[in-house]
Amino acid sequence: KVRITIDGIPAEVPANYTVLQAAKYAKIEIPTLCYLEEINEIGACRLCVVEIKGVRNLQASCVYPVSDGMEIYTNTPRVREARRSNLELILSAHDRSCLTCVRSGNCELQDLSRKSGIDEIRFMGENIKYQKDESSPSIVRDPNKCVLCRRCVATCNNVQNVFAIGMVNRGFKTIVAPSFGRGLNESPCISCGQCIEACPVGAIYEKDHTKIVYDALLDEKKYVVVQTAPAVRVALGEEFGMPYGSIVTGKMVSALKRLGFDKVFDTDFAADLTIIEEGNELLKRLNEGGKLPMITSCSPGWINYCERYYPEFIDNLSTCKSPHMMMGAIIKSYFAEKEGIDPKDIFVVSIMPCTAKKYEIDRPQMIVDGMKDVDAVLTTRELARMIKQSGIDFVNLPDSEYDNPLGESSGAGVIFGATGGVMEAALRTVADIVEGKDIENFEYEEVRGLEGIKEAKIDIGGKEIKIAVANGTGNAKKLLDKIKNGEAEYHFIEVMGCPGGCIMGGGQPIHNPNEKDLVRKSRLKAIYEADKDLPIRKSHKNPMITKLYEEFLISPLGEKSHHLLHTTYSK
Ligand code: HC1
Repeated sequence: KVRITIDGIPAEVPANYTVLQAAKYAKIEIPTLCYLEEINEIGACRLCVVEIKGVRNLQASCVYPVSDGMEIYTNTPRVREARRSNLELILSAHDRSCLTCVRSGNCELQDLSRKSGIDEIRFMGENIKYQKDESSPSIVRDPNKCVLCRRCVATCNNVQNVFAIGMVNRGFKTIVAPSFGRGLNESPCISCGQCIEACPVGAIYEKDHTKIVYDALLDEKKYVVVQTAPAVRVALGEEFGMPYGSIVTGKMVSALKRLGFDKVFDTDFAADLTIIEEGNELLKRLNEGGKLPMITSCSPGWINYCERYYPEFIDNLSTCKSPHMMMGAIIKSYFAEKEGIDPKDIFVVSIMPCTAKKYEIDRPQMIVDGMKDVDAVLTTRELARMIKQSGIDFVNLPDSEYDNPLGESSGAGVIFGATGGVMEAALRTVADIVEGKDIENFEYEEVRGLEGIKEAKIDIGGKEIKIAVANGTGNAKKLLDKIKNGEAEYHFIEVMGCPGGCIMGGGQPIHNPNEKDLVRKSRLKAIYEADKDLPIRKSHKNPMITKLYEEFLISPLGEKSHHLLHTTYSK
């Protein structure tokens, strides 16, 4: 520990702290823009400058280490003037069309300007007009709004290990972009959208699907069905000022009904269906000698990563489509048949915490009988926008129930939304099948929590099953490298493309990075609470799933399942 004073307040802090960390410890707020803890600590924006006694120049507190006896001043006229000038310089080159910006009202730059009392911009920047990059099916890049903080670049490279974007050109011409002037569609981008979550402004955002959804809702010939992902229910409320991790399932269903959807179904039902197919696939591979370890396939960001960076593991991927795609296929077959609707008239919308799902619906391997399983994907943020645009008082809405036959789910379906959830849901079912009984101890603590990689050995029917769970493609890389190098061996692996799993997906509400840990923990807690609240906690106990097999699919991994619910990958 070292002793310092900060704005006259004495404090004792760990010797490896930066000045910024020390200030936080002393409850003093220093503004930051480019800083992302442990991800982007580069002192580039210089908004966090402070004065240090005996040091001539102002120093960027996010990278300056504390030392014993240091006297730090965070709020002198010199500091205030420097921060203000630095901010004005950033603003001078920024496209300030705030009124029409997707991040208006939730923009760190707007917030910093307000807090600094900026009432004019004294400098005229070199305002080069760039074309937006709309080439990706999931993500739009607008270099005119970019403040060059590099948070997206660091997240893409250091967290996700994707390297789709970087700093291009020099001086005033510097922009964040894929290399060689390419569009995102030609880069290794996996569409995870973690860059969007990292961006402090409106320089990266999701491809809009609200317009096509509004059009479908207005089209009298269309039967518009919506489904909601597990992780949306624990985050949507945040867009309406509700506490992090509020469970708003009933209000969300009410809002969707008021928006005019003909049926509101639950993707959690399809998560249960996935478990039946995937659980049986695992047992088949274990008993009949298929490719192991089997790796889960529900996260399209992860699938993209595997196809691009680890094609040697493609045969390890489960052939199961992701739950929302299974749901789309079931809606356009089983449900259409039951209701006597021509599947070509059905328009399926998925509400997802994910941007990669926008890409996933267009994968050619997902086309069944000439039709797309899902026609549009709205992120949690886009749904919130539609609710606001429609004048719905979300917070005071009464609860409604999902429609049936595809609206009932088990707790196992809900926990898909958090890292480790798919694994736990599969274990709950596989253990029951193998042991031939209803096992009471079905909460697998070993795979819960936010650690990047979790490993365990589970006894199922006297056989030891080695499992691992990775969240974030950077962690998936570490795990796959271990397997490749012969350092580890598993039977079954869950990978989710986003760190934390879907609760922290690239389509979820965006908050100040200082809040990230609290947000993550609150949503995670909510997911397991939602699981506990349900009367059925195992996928194979869901009576609607049993009915679906009896009336339509006949058996897991059967002919219909293969046609509708399984897929292939490209090498
Ligand atoms: Fe997910 Fe999934 S859990 S991938 O994280 O398997 O997006 O929530 O919908 O499809 O069920 C996302 C969440 C989601 C699918 C399911």
